[in-house]
Amino acid sequence: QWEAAYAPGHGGMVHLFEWSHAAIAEECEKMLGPKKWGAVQVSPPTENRLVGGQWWERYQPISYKLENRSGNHQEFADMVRRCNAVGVRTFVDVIPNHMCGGGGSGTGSGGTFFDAGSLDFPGVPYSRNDMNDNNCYTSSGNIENYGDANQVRNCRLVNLIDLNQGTEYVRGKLVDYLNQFIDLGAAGFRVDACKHMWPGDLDVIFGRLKNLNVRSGFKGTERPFIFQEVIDQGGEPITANEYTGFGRVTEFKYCMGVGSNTNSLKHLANIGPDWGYLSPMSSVVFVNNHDNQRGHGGGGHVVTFEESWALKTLTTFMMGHDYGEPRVMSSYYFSDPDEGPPGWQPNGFNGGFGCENGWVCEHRWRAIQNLGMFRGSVFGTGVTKWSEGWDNQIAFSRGNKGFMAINGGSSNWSGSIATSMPDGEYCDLGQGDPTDGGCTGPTIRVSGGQAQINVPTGDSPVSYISVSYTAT
Ligand code: AAO
Repeated sequence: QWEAAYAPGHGGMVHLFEWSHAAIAEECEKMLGPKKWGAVQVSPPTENRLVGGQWWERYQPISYKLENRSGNHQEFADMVRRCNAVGVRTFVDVIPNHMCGGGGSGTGSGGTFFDAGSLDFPGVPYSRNDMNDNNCYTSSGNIENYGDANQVRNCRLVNLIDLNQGTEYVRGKLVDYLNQFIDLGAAGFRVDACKHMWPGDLDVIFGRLKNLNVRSGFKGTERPFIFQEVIDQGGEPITANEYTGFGRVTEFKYCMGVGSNTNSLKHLANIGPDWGYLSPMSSVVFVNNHDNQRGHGGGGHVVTFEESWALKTLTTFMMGHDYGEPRVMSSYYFSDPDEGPPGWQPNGFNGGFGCENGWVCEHRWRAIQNLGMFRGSVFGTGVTKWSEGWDNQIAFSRGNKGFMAINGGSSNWSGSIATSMPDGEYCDLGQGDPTDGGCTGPTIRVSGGQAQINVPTGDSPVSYISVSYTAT
């Protein structure tokens, strides 16, 4: 439950926020698979309340039927199958904490009736007895004080109807909800709002999940990869550490940690437990996420696509460094933080990895697109030969498997840098792509423990090489 069952040579996950199942399947085949990304995190695929097209309406479950604006059951299944076929795993965003916001009734995105006033969800079915309202003692019924662990877990998060995971019936329904994805070939879960559930209940639920599906190509012994969303930036009684016994946890301190060091990259050398963060095996790390890039869920300065230069250097660092399991956010442009996704999917494969229709596609950016290849090929090594240039420049190796140099300065960074890579000539994956017998971009020569680098500024201020991608 702590290890992602990535295909050999693949690494890192991309959150394709609000992409349709059909678009993700194509992305796996044309981009994520060939570029050896480990997995895609998909937006919640289950039936949701239709509020008004906002991105967040998908965090309001109505039933566990797979039908909403990303697609239906068959399209979901087709996506997982096609992604697995090219070595890319699917991690599903699941919402076991709650159903939709209180009040009103209607039909969800899959046509299922619900009555949020009388707490009736016949599609599951859940009714009043399955909810936590009787265990909540705040006057509003909502969480009013994050300093009180009881109300954080038993009261409603922003009026979302709170399920009681302590009952056998609810546990059974949640296990079935998650297992349906394992049956379809998914390899893990991003579990929403875990701070708002009791750790003991989650331990039981995750413990009952099936092993990954043999019919989807897994060995039969692998556990689903679990990463739980717990926003712990200190100052509250509930801590991320309470959740590490049965899966990984999102390390939100990392967003602030890297975000406040864009102009002093050298400080990032020992980011991790030395900074009071979760252990490397317990954490999922990211530069920004779908909430904090738009002012939801947690504060502080986070670097997003709007600071594209800093995002490139920090994402390269995150994917290259050995602390935590990294996730890259892939976004769409917005002016209103509530705004849902563009009406058309990204496309953009006409002659390269462009991106169209209002999507950002950070994962396709020149600096970032080959980081899956790098990450996948340095698995099992630690950071070695850390070095620094004079102008916000850092370089390091991953044992004898890889080397990267990040130029956070204002001019080209060239010269001879110590590395633990073996002698050879390698494709600079930050500047171009490997081809059958060579590289489309510049190469980096290593000889006698020295790499000859020339890292530009501008569009792609990073260079990285791996023993798996040589120039000849
Ligand atoms: C929508 C409407 C609501 C309406 C509701 C029901 O916006 O007005 O009441 O429907 O009708 C998303 C949106 C919500 C949306 C919801 C459902 O963000 O706006 O509500 O879908 O449609 C807490 C949780 C965390 C959660 C985060 C948003 O702990 O789990 O709030 N994130 C997840 C998802 C998110 C989703 C949900 C959960 C719900 O990623 O997309 O919501 O499924 C503190 C606490 C945190 C708390 C934040 C925000 O953070 O520590 O636990 O997150 O506050 O309230 C400093 C502190 C930091 C603190 C921060 C902000 O930085 O260090 O700890 O300040 O105060």
